Amino acid sequence: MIRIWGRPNSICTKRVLWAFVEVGVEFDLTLASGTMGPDGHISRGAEPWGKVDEPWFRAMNPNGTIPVIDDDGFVLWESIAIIAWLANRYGDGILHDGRPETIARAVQWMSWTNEHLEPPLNTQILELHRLPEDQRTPGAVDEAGEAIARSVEGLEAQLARTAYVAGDRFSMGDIPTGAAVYRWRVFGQWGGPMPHVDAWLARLGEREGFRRHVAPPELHV
Ligand SMILES: N[C@@H](CCC(=O)N[C@@H](CS)C(=O)NCC(=O)O)C(=O)O
Repeated sequence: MIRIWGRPNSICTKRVLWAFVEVGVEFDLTLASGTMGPDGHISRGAEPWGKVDEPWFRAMNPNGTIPVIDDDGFVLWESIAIIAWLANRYGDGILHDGRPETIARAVQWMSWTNEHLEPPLNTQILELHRLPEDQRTPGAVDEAGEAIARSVEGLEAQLARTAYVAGDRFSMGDIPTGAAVYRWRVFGQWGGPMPHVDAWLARLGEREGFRRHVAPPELHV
């Protein structure tokens, strides 16, 4: 069985857990984190799940980040790479249709999520939910909110043209993007009406992997 190290409330881990469900592959999750543990964020004095700084973990992933997988000796980190591995090794048409255009477009939106959406979204989740009040930065939530709203306008325009980010079929590109946008809509700062984005989120909400690993509120804050 594929081993994965991560935590279910990490946005990067939950993408991979969702992808596992899509391709129907079982996994064995080991909890690991330097910043969060069973009682929350370390800024509140909580003990982290740990492991990420231990030499054996750093030998797998020198960055000390989660998620990491070990698929029968093939070790991989970076959630987008892991999703691409699951899609190409096990997906058989489930996570993309094999057309170079679909794959490139899906990678485009996955990279966009990491580059443009995750940094300000991480700020909002920390500032609104995880940090104790006396450690919050005034104005940070609004500043991050402006950056997110500007970026998501581009996604709204894409979804006015196609039902999913890489075309009219669900693909791996919808996984990181959908998990992040859902987190923003539900736990970030409300960004105003976005009908195509919200209709797409409703479609994603019908998928088993989303329901299990993304929808539950306790997996976000
Ligand atoms: N670009 C990387 C980001 C990896 C990353 O920063 N993961 C976060 C969780 S989303 C992490 O390791 N946080 C610190 C921790 O929990 O120890 C990916 O997509 O996998």
